[in-house]
Amino acid sequence: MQTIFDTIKKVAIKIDHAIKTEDLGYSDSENSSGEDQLKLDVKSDYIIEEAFQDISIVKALVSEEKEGILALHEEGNYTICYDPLDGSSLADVNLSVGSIFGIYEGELKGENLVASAYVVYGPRIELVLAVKDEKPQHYRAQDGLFNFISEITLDEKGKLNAPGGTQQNWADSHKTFVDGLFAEGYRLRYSGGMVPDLHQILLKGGGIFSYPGTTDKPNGKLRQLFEVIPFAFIYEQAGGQAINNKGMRLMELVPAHPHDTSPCFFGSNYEVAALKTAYGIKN
Ligand code: AHM
Ligand code: MG
Repeated sequence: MQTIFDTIKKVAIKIDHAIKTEDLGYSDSENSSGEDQLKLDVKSDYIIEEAFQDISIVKALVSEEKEGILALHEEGNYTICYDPLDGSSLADVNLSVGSIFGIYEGELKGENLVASAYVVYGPRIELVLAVKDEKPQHYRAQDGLFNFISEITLDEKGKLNAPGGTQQNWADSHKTFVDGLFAEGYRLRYSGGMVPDLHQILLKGGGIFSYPGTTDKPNGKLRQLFEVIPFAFIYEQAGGQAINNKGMRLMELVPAHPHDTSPCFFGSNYEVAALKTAYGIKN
């Protein structure tokens, strides 16, 4: 696993360099979800593929920017599912973006995720790594090296509310939930990049990030393998919770297709309990 984490550190530095120096425009291709790919999406995907291709413990790669599964080493134990540059459409307005990695052993489903990582490209490059039975570890890059900062633990209750999706298309129960938190004094923190938004909640002690099913997207927008399950693991390891709209742990998701999405809620315990009440979910 250390080899995989070391490779993620190397690609993070390269992707950060690409963000800072390369063309921010669109390529002439689409990804599997039918979204136009930016040149930076394609470049970041290539940087990651190139970095992992000679690592024999990696069986395959599955990318948000690729249609199928890229087989690498038959004898490898791990499949890495990644979103090379999440929130990439925010790069041209100079907001933070990120990379997300889920490392799976065996069939691609939540229960088989053995480690997660994400990188935030902001004013600094930051990295969070998580393995089973340990608190997530927070690192910050300086002169090309990642220095350990601290373990991450969520408080029982936070102050931040990050509600995703188009409000016009929210269910009434969701609107009631979001409004209820604001009525309790929660503050809106939503940049449109799940990596910096979820990172902020983790580091500021707690709150909730939601991306619900909506009338236009009943299964939400965020992809299970590359986005939802890796962050669910990190939130649970930090002492929080990550569930779908039925109250199921996101770690129990079994995607039928690599690009399947899921409604998702990540938060500290108080806000997830409030969500369950608003959605009529029994514990
Ligand atoms: P992307 O993978 O195409 O960049 O999309 C994922 C991003 C997330 O980072 C973010 O939470 C979400 O899309 C924002 O969507 P919306 O603009 O609908 O709020
Ligand atoms: Mg994404």
